[in-house]
Amino acid sequence: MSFDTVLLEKLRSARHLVVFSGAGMSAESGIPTFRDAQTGLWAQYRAEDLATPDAFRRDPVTVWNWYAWRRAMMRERQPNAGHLAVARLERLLPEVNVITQNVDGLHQAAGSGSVIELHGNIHGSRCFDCGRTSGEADGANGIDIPPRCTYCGGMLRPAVVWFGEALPMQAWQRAEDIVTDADLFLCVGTSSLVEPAASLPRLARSRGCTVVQINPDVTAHDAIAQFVLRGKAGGVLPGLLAAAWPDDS
Ligand code: BV8
Ligand code: ZN
Repeated sequence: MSFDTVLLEKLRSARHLVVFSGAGMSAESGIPTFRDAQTGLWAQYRAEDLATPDAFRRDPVTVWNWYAWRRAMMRERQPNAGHLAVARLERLLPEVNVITQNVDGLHQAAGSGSVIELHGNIHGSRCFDCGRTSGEADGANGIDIPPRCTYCGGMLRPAVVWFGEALPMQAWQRAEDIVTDADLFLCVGTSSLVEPAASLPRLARSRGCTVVQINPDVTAHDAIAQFVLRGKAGGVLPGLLAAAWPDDS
């Protein structure tokens, strides 16, 4: 893939780069995207139907088991070349922030130091009733499904943001502040369908920031990007860095 020389110069001279990632960032690590059809045990469910407080109230065992299955699967997955390229950018530029919709923790595993998790992290749990966080993601006694809160006996739930739930206020505020200051915004592996996260590329563009879309498919936000790189994160991102910094191995 060849890259526009204007884009390469913008990347090399970026003062404050934001990498905004979605499920497609982790696809090459073997983690199905949110819009991918579910498989096996979960083929009969749509992710959006399970990732809600109502689903948990209605059927806590099924929802907890879905997350336990995803958590175990994600524990086996490694960051891919795209995650590693994003982490390398921190070494090459004065300020880089990652804002992710993903809950898999792979940006941190790749070495990215500043990662805002807009939708939480699947590897943590908190009490559905009193909200206290529980260190034991898979439950203290391994008998109760879902495990119980050691403080109030309420059901534990995964420490992610479900549909219909507000994003963590601090994370959201910090994300908006960062995007407002950025001069380059890489939008990687997101269909840009989930709000309010999908408003960040629009905010970046409205602030005069250069927006780059990296996705093998068309997305809802291609039109607001000055550059659309049609390809996978694991190929495009390392390629972009190699083209911008050919002497940096
Ligand atoms: C909120 C954690 C308000 C859980 C997630 C009706 C009722 C209720 C709410 C709403 C409604 N209508 C709209 C809403 C708002 C709703 C929403 O946006 N719904 C959508 C479906 C229309 N949003 C919310 O509910 C949010 N909260 O609005 O609160 C509020 C305010 C105050 C008080 C109370 C409430 C909360 C949304 C958070 C939901 N939680 N995750 C979990 O993981 O189980 S979101 C979930 O979708 C994932 O985090 C995922 O990351 C995210 C976004 O999707 P994408 O990342 O874009 O993934 P997707 O599969 O869609 O696309 C993948 C892309 O990758 C594709 O473009 C593909 O082409 C590309 N790709 C594939 N392979 C590669 C690749 N790209 C690069 N390389 C590759 N190799
Ligand atoms: Zn509790």
